Amino acid sequence: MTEKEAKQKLDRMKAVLEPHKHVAIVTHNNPDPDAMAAAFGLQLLFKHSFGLESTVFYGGLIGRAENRAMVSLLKLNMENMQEIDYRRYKAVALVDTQPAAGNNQLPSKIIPDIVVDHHKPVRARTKKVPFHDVRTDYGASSTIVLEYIIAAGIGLPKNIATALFYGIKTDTYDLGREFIRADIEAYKYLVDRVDRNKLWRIEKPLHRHGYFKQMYNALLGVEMYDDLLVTVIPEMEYPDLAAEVADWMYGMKGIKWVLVIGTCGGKIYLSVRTRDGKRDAGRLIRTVVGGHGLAGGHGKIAGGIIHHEPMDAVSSASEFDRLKTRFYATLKPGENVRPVRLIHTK
Ligand SMILES: [Mn+2]
Repeated sequence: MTEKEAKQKLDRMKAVLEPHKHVAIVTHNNPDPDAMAAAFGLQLLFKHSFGLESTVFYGGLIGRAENRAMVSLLKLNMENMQEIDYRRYKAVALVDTQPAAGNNQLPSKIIPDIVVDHHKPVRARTKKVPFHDVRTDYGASSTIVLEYIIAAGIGLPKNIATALFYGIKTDTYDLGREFIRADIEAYKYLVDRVDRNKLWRIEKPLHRHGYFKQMYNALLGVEMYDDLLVTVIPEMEYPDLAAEVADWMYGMKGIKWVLVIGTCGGKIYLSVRTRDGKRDAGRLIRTVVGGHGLAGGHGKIAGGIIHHEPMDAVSSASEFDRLKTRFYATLKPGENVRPVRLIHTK
């Protein structure tokens, strides 16, 4: 986006928000670094460009050790979605997610005033939003927000710069995949503005004991067939563990597709990673989840969620089998799939 375009969009954003006093900035559930960074970037923008107060709200849990370190070290003060009073917050900005995307807790009767996102697909409801900026080619929502901040000529506090930098870094895997030129420009702009010590402490956080137990269970559950890998983690401590494990398993030699299935609080979470250039991870996961839940994602990274209450051991085991079968059948049609375990226990 050119600076001129950014300035025009800023004017439109301002016109949409101007009648309001307080803006609720809403991220997706279990917000990742990009969602949090983009949210706080918008808060800075609203304050310094439009003189508007805002509060950042999130749903779900912040579980990943890196993300918790990011919140505390960068002092990202967020409130839970349950606390949101829509009489006070007449304006809503949705970030790193879209209306009806299924991964945020904005009630369907509320049409947000602003949507900033980079996820496919662009939802039909998004087009009804007065100001929507969904750039599906961008690697991170943080990049989009930084372009606005630069165009508005706002000085970047170190904490926000560090957050945005880390948001871009994580969403693009260090500019390794799912990025465009704009993400590189944003990265370069930020690299000299970050707090290096804090960034290091975020990237190398200390983990709780339970984390290692869960990683052990994730390894025990690994089954592989050809270049496909699947694992199931029952009772995850937090939902984004599925994505964390998927990233980890993705580092296994000879593996082209990873599916991690995990349960948390009566829901099943799925996370897919692929290095297959021909197939889309988002489409694959929509096929696997089917009508049972919601799914979305980028080309090589995707996630899904299935509401599956009540879930006893038997019903969840049969649901895991159904998901695995669809995963194998979609990627290896007509083959007699016989997965083998990575770790054999006696
Ligand atoms: Mn993102």
